[in-house]
Amino acid sequence: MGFCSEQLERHASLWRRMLTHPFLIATRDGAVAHGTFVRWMRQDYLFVEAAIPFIAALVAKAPRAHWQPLAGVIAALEKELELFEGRARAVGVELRGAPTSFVNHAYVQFLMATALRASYAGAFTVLYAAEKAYHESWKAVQAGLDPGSPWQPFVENWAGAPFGEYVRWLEGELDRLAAGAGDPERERMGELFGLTVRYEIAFWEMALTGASWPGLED
Ligand code: MP5
Repeated sequence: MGFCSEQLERHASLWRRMLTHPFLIATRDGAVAHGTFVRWMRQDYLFVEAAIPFIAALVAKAPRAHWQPLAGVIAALEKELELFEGRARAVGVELRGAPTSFVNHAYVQFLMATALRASYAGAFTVLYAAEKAYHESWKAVQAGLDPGSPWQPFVENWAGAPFGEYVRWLEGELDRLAAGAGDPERERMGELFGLTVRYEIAFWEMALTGASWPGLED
């Protein structure tokens, strides 16, 4: 069994908890409050912005063969920012100006710390886990979302075939990196996988509850 399948099996109950999070269920069923979804949009816009320097930091450690694919990821993230901006215009909300929430801040710090301090295989594990999480989370939403929903373009972005192909590429590369790693490094990669899934759950939770910082509650 490859590393990725092994991790998905090891963390199966956390993974299920993520995919059945009430934020995703409510979005799927068209029952999510407008303000709640907009909160997610504002926070995820900040997250995607921060993901660009994370990928750039990965490039510095990457093998030559990963430079071009990672440059492609940066270009895709720029397009994603435009997707957020377009959706915000379509529903008449201001995307910018919200403070980065506590959970978002922590997640982004974790991304950067991992890119700078972990091995390339470790940082790549975090990238894979985050992208796989979004692909599957939005597929869970896709399973019931009204095609006329204003949130449909987000579903298409992450649940669609091109993103699925990218996640499969990440999976193949991560399995190869893990096969070349020693036991202690593979163990550390497994820990990073689990932490990333926990951050993903915390992010949906933050979107649902609006939990921010002490003194900045909305
Ligand atoms: C992703 C995201 C997917 N946008 N937000 C969170 C909290 N986790 C994962 O990453 P990307 O960079 O949008 O493909």
